Amino acid sequence: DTSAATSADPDLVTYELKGDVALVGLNRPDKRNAISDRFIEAIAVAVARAQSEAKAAVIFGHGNHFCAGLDLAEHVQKSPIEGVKGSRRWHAVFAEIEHGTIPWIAALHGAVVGGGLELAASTHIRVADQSAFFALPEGQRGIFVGGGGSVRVARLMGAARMADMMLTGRVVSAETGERWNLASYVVDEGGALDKAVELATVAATNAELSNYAVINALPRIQDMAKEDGLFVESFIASFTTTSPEAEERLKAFLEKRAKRLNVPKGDA
Ligand code: 1HE
Repeated sequence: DTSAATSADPDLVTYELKGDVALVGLNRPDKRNAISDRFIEAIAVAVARAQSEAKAAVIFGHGNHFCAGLDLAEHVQKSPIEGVKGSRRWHAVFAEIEHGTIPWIAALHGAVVGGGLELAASTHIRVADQSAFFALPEGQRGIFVGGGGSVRVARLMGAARMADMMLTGRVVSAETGERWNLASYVVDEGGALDKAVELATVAATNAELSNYAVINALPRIQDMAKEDGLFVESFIASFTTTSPEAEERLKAFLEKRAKRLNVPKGDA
């Protein structure tokens, strides 16, 4: 059953635990889910709650859009130092998603714009429906990305494509977004949430330690030199493989009790 994620802001973010999967819904549709200071705090509370009780989580937007980015109305009155602090707060909240304890899947539809794309980039899998579009209109607004985009979005699609989007205001379709690595799945309009829940439900059945390693070790190894990455990988591989849960799961496979791989027939 759906309940409020915060007592302070019961309406800004919806929260629902469905089995082992937490559903976190951005719920400010009249402002296209634009993220204000209060909104980022409501997201932080929902993220913490999901990490404490779920094995995987989905983040999605209520209304016709995922998220229109930073609340521009609020930004107008800010001083430089307030802007820095606000950006650092977004970084901290999005880091809880990216390097937390459970996998996060973003279900994207409508606008995935500015800070909305930065939020999506902090999750581990992005599912877009046909209505999703991506844009970085910061240049037109006279601002810059501040929610981790220059790091996370640039690493997803490359700095050249990001520069193109920021310089020209280019709006990118779901299909192009998939080609550019902004989404791993494109589904029919209205289907992103179901697909994201399906994927999260599968991810929730993995060994917790393997998921933790994927979330925390994989991106760090990307930032290492090749030899350092290989060295660290061996330790993480040994640590996970020798865990009691791995022992049981490996035994299950050898005794033919494990679920078979779901090999796609034709197009995956
Ligand atoms: C907003 C915001 C917002 C909508 N801040 N209020 N983001 C942007 O530059 C995107 C700005 N938004 C848009 O381009 C459009 O709203 C959409 C394409 C997303 C949706 O269009 P539409 O026709 O469905 O809605 P609308 O009529 O434009 O907006 C509905 C209301 O939401 C309206 O308010 P109202 O009081 O007149 O009803 C809009 O003002 C309001 N609204 N988006 C504040 N973003 C950490 S750094 C990150 C930097 C960025 O994110 S830059 C990108 C900012």
